[in-house]
Amino acid sequence: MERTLSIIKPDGVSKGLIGEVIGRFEKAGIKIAAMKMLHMTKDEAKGFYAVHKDKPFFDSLTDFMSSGPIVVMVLEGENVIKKNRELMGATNYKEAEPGTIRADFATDIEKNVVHGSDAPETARTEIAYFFSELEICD
Ligand code: IDP
Ligand code: MG
Repeated sequence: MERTLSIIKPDGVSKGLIGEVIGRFEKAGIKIAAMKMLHMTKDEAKGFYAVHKDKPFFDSLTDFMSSGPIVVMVLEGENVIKKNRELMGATNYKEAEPGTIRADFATDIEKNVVHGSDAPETARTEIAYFFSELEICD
């Protein structure tokens, strides 16, 4: 069993896509092991995306991620890191496979509806950024 962090970004929440995104996870047989809604401060967004601190889009990305509420989830299942990335589609929605969340709903390379961890180590750090072990249901 593997865990990954999923985020429905501010654009996804404001467009009313919470149910749609969670429905796709459930239909794919992915278990939601933890979930909450919160509104990050700019500093919290900077901490979460620290790996991108030298990228030209860092300031805009952290403004966007702190612009409204988000839904953060721990997803659990076999191979769930890769499965979630497949359901999400490519970072750039124009390159995302048809039928993926980003191909269907993203409007911008930045405002691309969802986040998903990309590897076991990043999944561990990203989950710990938002959840204590007590908040994750086994
Ligand atoms: P990922 O979310 O598919 O893992 P990353 O490369 O980790 O993509 O980038 C993190 C987030 O930063 C993306 O989801 C997107 O919101 C934003 N982003 C990535 N590349 C660009 C870009 O070239 N311009 C603007 N925003 C970007
Ligand atoms: Mg990434």
